[in-house]
Amino acid sequence: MKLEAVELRRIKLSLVAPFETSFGVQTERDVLLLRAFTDSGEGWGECVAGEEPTYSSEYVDGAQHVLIHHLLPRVLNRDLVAEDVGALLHPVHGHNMAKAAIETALLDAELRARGESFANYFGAVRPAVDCGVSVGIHPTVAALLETVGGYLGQGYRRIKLKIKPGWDLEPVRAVRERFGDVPLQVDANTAYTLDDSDQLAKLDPFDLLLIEQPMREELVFAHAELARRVRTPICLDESIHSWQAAADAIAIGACRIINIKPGRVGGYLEARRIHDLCAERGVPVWMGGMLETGVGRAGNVAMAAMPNFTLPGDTSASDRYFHRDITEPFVLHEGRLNVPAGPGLGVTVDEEFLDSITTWTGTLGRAGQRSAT
Ligand code: NPQ
Ligand code: MG
Repeated sequence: MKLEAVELRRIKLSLVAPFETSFGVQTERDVLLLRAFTDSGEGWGECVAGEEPTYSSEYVDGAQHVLIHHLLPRVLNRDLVAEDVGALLHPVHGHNMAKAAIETALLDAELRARGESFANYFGAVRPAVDCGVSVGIHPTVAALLETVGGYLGQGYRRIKLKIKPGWDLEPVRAVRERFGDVPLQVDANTAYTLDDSDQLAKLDPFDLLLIEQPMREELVFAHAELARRVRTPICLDESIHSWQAAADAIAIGACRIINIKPGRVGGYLEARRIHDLCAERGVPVWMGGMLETGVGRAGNVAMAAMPNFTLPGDTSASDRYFHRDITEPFVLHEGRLNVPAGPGLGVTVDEEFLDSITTWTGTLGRAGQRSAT
């Protein structure tokens, strides 16, 4: 398959409600989309980098720059398949979310061309996946309880509370008191240190499924120490940027569970290798979320149907984040999302709506011209 040209697009989508984490408040999503034009058809990919480098070191302006100047020149006008992309981009360090967007668009083009779904390609074992929802930090406990009650009413099968120092025990206790033994977990997005281990151990009596990424990305060894000081299983998110990072973290006992985000690890193919490793090691995985549009969500829902995705993911419905999605919306049915069954990602981008929310476009390739800077 020849990658003849790539269209990059930035779109703006406002969120249905502000989403606060320990690293800031989001009120809208500025998304970079990538459309691959190949000699056997088109494919889409979504770059999940946020506006600021506060979740990880990647951010959307940086991703756009590295795609145009360093990544796309290594794959454009070549004869390749999605499985070749990792090796071609290997000389560039980091920038996993930007790399993932290229690989996903090529995989989508390839699978659409042969009429195969992402789910079939990944070896999906279920037609629908259990969904959880990630609940931001709220101004008051009363407001949090109202939001959580709303999501449980919609059928979500697991609640994840964002926590930070000063917003941890109280919200967890309140949710347990009001809603009983609902599947519950917390995500600190790196806001704690080992000095907080006594505070984190106070979460133990609440029978949480896991504590996600309590400390900074590079503190993998410290997570192994923390794991000895708390009973609740530690789950890593930000620290796991590759198969190797996952293998090392598991080997030293830094986590008992892993959150897989294809963007964070450089694409679905590396994500599949991590899934397989975790299955061999007896480590359950679940699908993370980055407030994706229908393009990113489609691939994530398909991958979440693999056998070792045994915990509900942050694969929420489209209306958890957006008034209107750029594809047909993902809708919750009894706490599950259906796995797309059509070729490739199995969703159709609404190009008219997309045009109406596009803030920038650029194209690369075809006769060596570049209109993207
Ligand atoms: C997490 N996601 O698991 C992330 C964090 C996150 C659903 O909790 C813009 C870009 C906003 C990336 C907000 C969920 C984001 C973002 C939150 C990632 O840690
Ligand atoms: Mg997380």
